[in-house]
Amino acid sequence: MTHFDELARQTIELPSWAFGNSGTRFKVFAQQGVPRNPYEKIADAAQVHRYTGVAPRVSLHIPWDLVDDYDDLAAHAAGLGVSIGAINSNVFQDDDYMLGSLTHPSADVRKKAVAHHLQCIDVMRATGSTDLKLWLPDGLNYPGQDSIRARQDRLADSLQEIYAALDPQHRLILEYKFFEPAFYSMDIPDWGTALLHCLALGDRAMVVLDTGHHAPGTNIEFIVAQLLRAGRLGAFDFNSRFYADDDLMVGAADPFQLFRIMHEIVQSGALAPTSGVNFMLDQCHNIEPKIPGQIRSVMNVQEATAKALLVDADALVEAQTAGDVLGAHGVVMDAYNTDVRPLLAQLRESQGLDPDPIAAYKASGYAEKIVAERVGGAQAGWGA
Ligand code: LRH
Ligand code: MN
Ligand code: MN
Repeated sequence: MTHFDELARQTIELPSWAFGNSGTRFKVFAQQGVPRNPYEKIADAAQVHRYTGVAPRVSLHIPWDLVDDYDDLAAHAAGLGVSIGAINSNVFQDDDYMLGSLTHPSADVRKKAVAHHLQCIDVMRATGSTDLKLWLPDGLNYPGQDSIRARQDRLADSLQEIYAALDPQHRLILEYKFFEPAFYSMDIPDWGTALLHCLALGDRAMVVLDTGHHAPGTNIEFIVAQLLRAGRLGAFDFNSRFYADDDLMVGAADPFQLFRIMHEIVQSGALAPTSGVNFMLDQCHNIEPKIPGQIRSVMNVQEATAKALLVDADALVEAQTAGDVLGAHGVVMDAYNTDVRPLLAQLRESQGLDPDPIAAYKASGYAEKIVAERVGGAQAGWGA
C-alpha cells in the first residue's frame, strides 16, 4: 500500500460540540449561525467531510445531543454522507455528581450514573455507534475527603456493570485526565489507571488518549507506544494545550508533538482502520469560526500523518541498529521538515476534492446561508 493510499483511507472523527458556541468560564462569545440542535451540528460536520473527504463520523455527547428519535438522527446523518461515531456520556453537569458519579460514596448516585450509561448504550443501538466513551469528572479536592482506594473499588464495580450491558460489537473507551475538575486527586488521572480498569473489564475496553490531559512536558508518544504494545489504544481525543485542558486546534501548539505521535502510530501499523484506533477531535472554537476551525484541524492531522509516513523506516532501523544517534535523528527530522502540503493537495484532487478545503468552504456560501437561516439560535454545545 502506498503512502497515498494510506492517507486516502485515514479517517478523523469530529465532535458535535465543536460546532456549538463555547468559551471559557469568563465569557462565551456567541457566533451567528451556530447550530440550534443536534441535526444542525451534524449538518455542519458534514461540511467538514465534504471539503476534506476524511471526516465521515460525528461523536455525540449525551445529553447535549438529546433528541426524541435517534434512528431519525442517524438517517439524517446518513443522508448527509456521515455516520454517528462515539457516544460520550456526561456525568459532569448534574448536581447529584458533586462528589462523584461512578465512584460516588452513595450507591444510589452510582446507580443513577450507571443508568445514564445504559441510556447511552441504547443511543448506540439506535445510531449504529460502536464506541461508548467515558470521561469522569470524579475525584477529590482535599486529602481525607474520601478513600482513594474505596473509590477505585466502586469505579471497578460500576464499570463492570456498564461493560456487561454492551453488545458484542460495542467497545467501552475510557479517558483519563490528570486534574480538573478535581484538583487533589482525579479517580482516573492517568493512562496506567485507565489501562488497569480496561484490563480488568475485558478485550473490548480500551484507553482514550486526550492530548490535552497531561502535565506539561509529558512524553505523550511514549504513552502511545506503550498502549499500542498492550493492544489497548482505543482512540485519541486530539486538541492542543499550551497550559492545561485548552482544547485548542490540534497541531496548533505543538505540530512536532503531533508528528511524533503519528510516527509511533505509523511505526506500529496502527493507521489502518482495522487497527481499532479511532482518531477523534475533542476541541472547542471559542473565538475562531467553527467549521473552518474543524477543517484546519483535520488538515493538521493529515499533515502530521503524511510526514510520519515519509519517515524512511529502513534507513531509521539501519541507523538505530548501528548506534548512529545523529543519523537516526536525522531520518526522523528529514520527514518532519518536508512540506507535505503539495502531496495532500494532490491527494484531494485525486479524490475529486478542491486542493484547498478552507477556500472551497468559504466560496461555497454555506457560512452566509446558516447565518441567514438559523436566526434565534440557542447555544448548542457546552452546557446545552
Ligand atoms: C474532558 C473532555 C472529555 C469530555 C469533553 C467535552 O475534559 O476532554 O472528553 O467529554 O472534554
Ligand atoms: Mn476529551
Ligand atoms: Mn478535555
